[in-house]
Amino acid sequence: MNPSRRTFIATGASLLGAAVLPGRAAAAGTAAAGPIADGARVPVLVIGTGYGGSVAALRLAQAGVEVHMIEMGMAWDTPGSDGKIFCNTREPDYRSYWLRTRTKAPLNYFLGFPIDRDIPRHTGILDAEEFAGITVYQGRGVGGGSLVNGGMAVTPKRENFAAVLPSVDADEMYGVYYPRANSGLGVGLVDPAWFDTTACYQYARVGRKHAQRSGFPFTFVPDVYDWDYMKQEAAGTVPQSALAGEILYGNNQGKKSLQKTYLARARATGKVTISPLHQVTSVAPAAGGGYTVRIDQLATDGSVTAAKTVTATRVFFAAGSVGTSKLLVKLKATGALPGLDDEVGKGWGDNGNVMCGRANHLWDPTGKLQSAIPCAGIDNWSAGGAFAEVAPLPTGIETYASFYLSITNTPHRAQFSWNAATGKVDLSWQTAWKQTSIDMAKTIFDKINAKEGTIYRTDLFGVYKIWGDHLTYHPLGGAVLNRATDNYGRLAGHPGLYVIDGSLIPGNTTVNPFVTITALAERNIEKIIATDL
Ligand code: FAE
Repeated sequence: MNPSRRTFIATGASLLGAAVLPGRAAAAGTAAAGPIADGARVPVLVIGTGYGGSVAALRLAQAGVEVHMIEMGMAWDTPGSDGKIFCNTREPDYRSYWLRTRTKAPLNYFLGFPIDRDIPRHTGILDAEEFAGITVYQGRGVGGGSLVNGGMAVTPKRENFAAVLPSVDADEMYGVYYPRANSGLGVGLVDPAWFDTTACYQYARVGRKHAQRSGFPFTFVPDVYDWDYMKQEAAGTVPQSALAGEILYGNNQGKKSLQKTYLARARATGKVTISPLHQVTSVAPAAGGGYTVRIDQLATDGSVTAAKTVTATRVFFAAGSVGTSKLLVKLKATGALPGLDDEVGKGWGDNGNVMCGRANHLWDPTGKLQSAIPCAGIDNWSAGGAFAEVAPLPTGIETYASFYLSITNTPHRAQFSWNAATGKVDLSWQTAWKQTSIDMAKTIFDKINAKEGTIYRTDLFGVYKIWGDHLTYHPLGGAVLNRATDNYGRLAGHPGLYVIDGSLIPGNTTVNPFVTITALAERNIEKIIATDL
């Protein structure tokens, strides 16, 4: 290695600090190389590498069990020709979307003009999966949703917990598993003094001012971003990432995705193997015990390059709310897993997601430099059924817009069902159901608009359209705990099959969901290791 390269690496490591160290550990501790072999027999197979899957893999490996993780998305460990692993939100390229020829940006208009563009079809990082009444955004790749999400790491208020998971002991969750999850994920808070002065949170300070003037509680929200790294971004001493708008299609620097936390620790045990670009298509009881798992190996254009059959003693469904629900509903309906409970596919919700923007006065600029990592929210849950995250609009220009993603207390739940005619799984969600969420979000923003003398933006989701009501970032449910499974995620009728992801949660978490998904997975896997293995 030449001296200048060695200096660069040493400097880079010290500048990036803790944020990259787990990643380096991952490289050092990687288990057996190469994807899973056709005909393999394995003790545990985990479908998916998001939060639930990563917790299961780490804890099983620490208990001495060999784990094979199967992930339909890419590894996201190799830079493209621009030297970066992930592309920028402002410049979506082939890396941005899962098998689409045109982007489908959640915020798809700007100043009334459509912003979507053509892209090469590729196994990109963000899936905009379309059902009849809703588009569900999900991360694809090793790390699941942690690759694309805002990193907002929120523990629900304890008084709201019974509505989320009524059969779970809250004392245990708040005493043991939420703290364990927060620590495992590397959750931290923005430094309030820095928040008050940095240009990149001008937009959030405007959000705070408007919330407080209307009498709403304004709260800082923890995140998994490396806050020291962001300070250095602002100081101009390290490559910019959050401050360069990197979020929706991956973050190249400071975000502690699962690749840098749970998965790095799991790989470092030497007992975990991950097969990216492998998609599970079927699970069925094997003749000699255990389960036969069928897997398609994918090329980056989405074509199938190999079909593999593997036998696993135990299978953990961690394919996310939509992925797990689709598999289970199909496998029950087609007779592969006939013993599954009739509750499978039910209880799905969108966490009440709805988006909107407000047009501020010229004396209230939100700043052309905006950190892509949200760090604050407006809490009107108990009075109005809405918790609104003050979200960035990192366009690089002054927009005078305040932008919000609200999580609302929607009562609506949809069901997945097998459509034999199309050979696909349908979801019964109706777009009109979002009106309840809009009404709840309006309890915050109508009041703020009245107080500030401002109006809603109508140019962000279409031509004269106020509400982003066509989508969710937070799919939850479909294999609800203590209904489709027992109280620890065991699937009825098929011993050795478990659900351990967001599909266990009945449609709403009252806040952003991944800390709850992680904490519940920690709780369940501890029980399963103690009693089943
Ligand atoms: P998930 O992380 O989705 O992982 C499932 C994995 O399984 C994925 O990697 C799939 O590719 C893979 N998979 C699916 N089907 C198969 C198959 N058949 N074979 C093999 N692999 C398969 O599941 N939540 C927060 O708490 N805070 C936030 O700030 C936040 N922001 C978000 C922003 C965006 C744009 C999005 C899309 C989501 C956001 N979320 C946020 C939601 C959060 O990422 C999501 O709840 C979790 O990722 C769900 O975790 P799971 O373990 O259930």
